[in-house]
Amino acid sequence: MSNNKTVLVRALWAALAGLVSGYAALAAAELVSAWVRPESGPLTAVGGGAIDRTPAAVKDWAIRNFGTNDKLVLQAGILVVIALLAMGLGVLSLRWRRIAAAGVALFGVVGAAAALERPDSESFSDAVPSLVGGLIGGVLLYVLAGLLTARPESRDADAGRAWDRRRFLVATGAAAVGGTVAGGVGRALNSSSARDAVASRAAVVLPRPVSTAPPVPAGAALRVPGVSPFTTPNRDFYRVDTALVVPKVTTGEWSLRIHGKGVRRELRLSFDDLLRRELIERDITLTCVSNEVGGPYVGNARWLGARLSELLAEAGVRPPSRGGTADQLVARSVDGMTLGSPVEDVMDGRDALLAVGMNGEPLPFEHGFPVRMLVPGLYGYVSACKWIEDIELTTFDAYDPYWVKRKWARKAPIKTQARIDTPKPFGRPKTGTVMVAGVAWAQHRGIDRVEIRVDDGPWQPADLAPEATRDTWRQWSFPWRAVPGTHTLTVRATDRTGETQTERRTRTVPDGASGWHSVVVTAD
Ligand SMILES: Nc1nc2c(c(=O)[nH]1)N[C@H]1C(S)=C(S)[C@@H](COP(=O)(O)O)O[C@H]1N2
Ligand SMILES: [Mo]
Repeated sequence: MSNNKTVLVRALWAALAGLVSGYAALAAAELVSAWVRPESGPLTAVGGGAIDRTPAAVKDWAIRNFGTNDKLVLQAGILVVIALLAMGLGVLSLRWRRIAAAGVALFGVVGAAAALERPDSESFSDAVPSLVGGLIGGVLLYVLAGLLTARPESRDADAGRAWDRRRFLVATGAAAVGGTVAGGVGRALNSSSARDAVASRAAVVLPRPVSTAPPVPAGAALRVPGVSPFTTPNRDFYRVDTALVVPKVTTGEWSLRIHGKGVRRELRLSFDDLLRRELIERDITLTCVSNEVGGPYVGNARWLGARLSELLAEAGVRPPSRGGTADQLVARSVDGMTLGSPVEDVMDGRDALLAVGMNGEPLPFEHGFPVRMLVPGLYGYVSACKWIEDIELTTFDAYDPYWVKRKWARKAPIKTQARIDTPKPFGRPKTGTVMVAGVAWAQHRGIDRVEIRVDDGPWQPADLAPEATRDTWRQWSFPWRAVPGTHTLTVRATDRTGETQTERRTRTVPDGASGWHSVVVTAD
């Protein structure tokens, strides 16, 4: 073997040693996190820290491009970075064995710091998984690098090399197998702790509402293929949040505290307390501020929950218009998320809810089980706290919640929007009558008019399906007599305040996208 080749081969073995050490470190950390808590694992902690530091525009871009897969993409990215760093440290270990091993341990310290910094971290024990992982990974790399660099002394050179390489391979293989077992056991333990919450959710019996949802008029659901269904099934409902591990809380563990400025009687509610209240059922359309014009982050569901305004009144809270001192309600979730809503809006008579049910079942975990907040008319990030556990009354001056710290607006009513669901962009409908259809929303104001424009022609009124309530979206349709060629279809809506959607396109940051949705299709 030429000398260069020997060097290269050894570097590759060293890279493998680094990779296996890193792998075993992560696996050990995963196993330990099962005893501490699942969220304390380094991947979740570092990923969470990365999400919190991602600039609003990049986060928005990720949501837009990866949708609900944004978290998978992020974790895959982190794994690739860790793998590359580990291989680099492996190569380094050929020359500087102690330094490289210390480097691996240092990553454990980084993971531990990330875990302690998470908003839901309450104890130093969160640092343990990463520290143990880093220690194991460091020791492992030290040992493996030792086997790689050992000089066959008193023995005859060739035999010694073969012997050392075999020891190296056996040790590396054992570390890989051990890591896989530890990681597997850790995963299994972590998912069994979620099993309690799954059983708890399955045991929930939702009470009947004292006030059922206003009947949805016949005809609210158009019979046009391709239009979004009036009620979005739970499995299709969009999901936007920062949780890398979906919080799994049992109803028994859950409680909600209402406290803060202007609260005369602090409240603490258990899940049973909440179910014993008079629950109401309402159809409410929820929208994400990150929804682009024409985007998918809007859905309509039938929610069951307690009136938030009544609970606040029982706590002695008054809205600012009636002399209350707190103008901001900050909701906090079990994973440390904070969302701030105007107290005035929550108490102005609209159906602001502490919801427990979604489309006839307990909230799905992804959508906030056991309890979430909803305020008709406000974007999700200023109202719809999932996995809620705390409500604090404060002022907008005194506190900026999570998204506001990241350049989003303090107050964000949902902007009036219309979306073309069918035909799809670049669709090829047949000439003749083509049903153009979609949805329009202006929650809590209501939609009064939807108009369609073909190319640069005049605005023509679309047929509006009957309104369920002004908190829900409305379907619309327009029979378009399509002539051959490529055409641009544009839609715009007018809400009940008389305001027509502005043509001016804005980005989603800071308070939601504006502009008209259009699609280009070719009729032939
Ligand atoms: N705990 C928590 N609640 C949250 C969020 C979050 O990241 N964490 N995201 C909010 C945002 S931005 C939106 S748009 C809605 C989305 O609710 P959904 O995922 O049920 O559709 O939840 C809101 N509630
Ligand atoms: Mo959102």
